[in-house]
Amino acid sequence: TFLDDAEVVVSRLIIVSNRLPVSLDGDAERGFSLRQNVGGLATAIGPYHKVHRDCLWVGWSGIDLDKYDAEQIRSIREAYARRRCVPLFLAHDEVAGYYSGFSNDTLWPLFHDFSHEAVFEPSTWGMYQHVNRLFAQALEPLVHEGDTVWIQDYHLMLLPQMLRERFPRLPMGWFLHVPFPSPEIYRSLPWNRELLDGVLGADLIGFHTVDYARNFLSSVELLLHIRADDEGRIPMTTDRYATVDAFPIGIDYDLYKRTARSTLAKAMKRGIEEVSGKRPGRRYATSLTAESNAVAEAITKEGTWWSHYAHEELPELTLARSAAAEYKPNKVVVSVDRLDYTKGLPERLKAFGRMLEKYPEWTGHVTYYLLATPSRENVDTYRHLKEQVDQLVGQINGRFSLLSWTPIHYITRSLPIKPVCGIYAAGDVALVTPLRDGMNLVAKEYLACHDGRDGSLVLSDMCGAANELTEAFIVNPYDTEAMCEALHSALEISPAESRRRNIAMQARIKARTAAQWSATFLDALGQVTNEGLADRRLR
Ligand code: ADQ
Repeated sequence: TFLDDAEVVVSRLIIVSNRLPVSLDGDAERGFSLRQNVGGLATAIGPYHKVHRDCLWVGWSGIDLDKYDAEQIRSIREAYARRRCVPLFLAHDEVAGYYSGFSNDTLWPLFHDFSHEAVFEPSTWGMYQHVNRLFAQALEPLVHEGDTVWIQDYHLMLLPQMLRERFPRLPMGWFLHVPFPSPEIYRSLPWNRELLDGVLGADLIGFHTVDYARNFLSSVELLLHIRADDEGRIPMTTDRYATVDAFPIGIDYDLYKRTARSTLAKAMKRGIEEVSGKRPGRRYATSLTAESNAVAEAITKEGTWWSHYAHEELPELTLARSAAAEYKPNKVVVSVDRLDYTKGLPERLKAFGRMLEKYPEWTGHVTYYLLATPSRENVDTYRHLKEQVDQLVGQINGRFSLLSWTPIHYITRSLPIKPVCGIYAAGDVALVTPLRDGMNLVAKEYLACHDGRDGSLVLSDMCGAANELTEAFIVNPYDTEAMCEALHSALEISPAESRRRNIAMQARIKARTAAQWSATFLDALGQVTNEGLADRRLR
């Protein structure tokens, strides 16, 4: 169903993931083009695929087949082929069962410790098996002697074993980008053994942290009664090992450092600083002092707030201007996320609101740029989350806004890398407070954009990145009071102290880039497959 014989390409590395790193843009009349996708996977492995000319990427196109005729599908395939991508086309019910259903409604919540959100539905499980099989069938004609296959993430947990049955000697890796839950949580999945068996088809099984790797090994022991040796090698029934290890993912540090200094990012940063009153520009600092509050209240009571504002300058503003001189410089808080319930957006917003309430001196002096791009909009939970975030932003803005200051600037568009880096660079504080996150690249990107400079990171202890970024303000994302205090301290920290902390963390991020992550994983894969072969020869 997917591939013409003519498209079969001989390659050394085949990356397989649910989605390709690029999506289709344009239409039949204007011609089809491809645009880079947002998200951890595309950012992390995209650069590797780009520079390695012998690397092929296989994944679902995300395209609705019904919209195009055969001729158009052909030109879409050609557009992908020029980027060394092989697109798979899935039907509506396949996408609904495999992607929206089993991947997003079952595995995603379960693996992020949201077991109460996980749906266990035999029909979506059936579709998950079916689509994993379609991937295996699509790969069959593409794989050649000497190739290596690297499968990504929780969408394709059955694929390693399906490929192993077809290619007993194929060097194969699988990497999980999200956490692997504790065996107590994992065992509640009715198909827990099947998925473990599926993954164990790979020679090398990678996780972001040793904790996730340990959870996986414990689950294998508990459910399959197979024990790994001290090196994380699980003896398989056939004559090979499946080796489990941790490979913490990194970012392209120089890219973010450089992009933060681009003209566009600098313009964005400058704009944010002007609007937030951090830099003298279009607006001046205002503050809601006790007096101005009383004046404002009096005017509101008369019901003529807006008419006063229109005709003459509000006394509030006059008072505020004289008071502004006593205040510390204005600050900017930023966050960048996909709108996902694991990212802890409502909890974070509550903490921000709490901070404005507890420390009223920040009123008028701290502006939060909240970039939250909706994702998986066809899933109910995500739509509800969006409504909840919309409401909280509205409540906080409604409660604390001044005439010339809005506490939260809420952006739900997806932005390209340059403006995103502009936002990072403008942030005196970044709030990265997921409830659970495999790694979290945003924390690392923020620090790269502040290379050698100050800027504080408030970081959840529930993400993989917290293991490496220990100098951040580490918080429990469920603890509103602790987050409120951490945010206040992060805003108050001296530039020298903040720089000192950042330099330590930046050195670590620089030493472990995305490129090194791929290279390390692939090196380890080469090693374990060679060792496996040597073992076999000895027997
Ligand atoms: P994600 O859940 O997508 O990734 P994350 O690691 O934070 O989470 O990566 C998000 C990427 O998308 C970053 O590069 C960020 O810049 C970009 N991005 C996010 N929101 C954006 C927005 N609104 N506009 C523009 N760009 C945006 C999954 C796992 C993570 C793991 C990665 C990589 O959930 O835990 O770190 O894979 O393994």
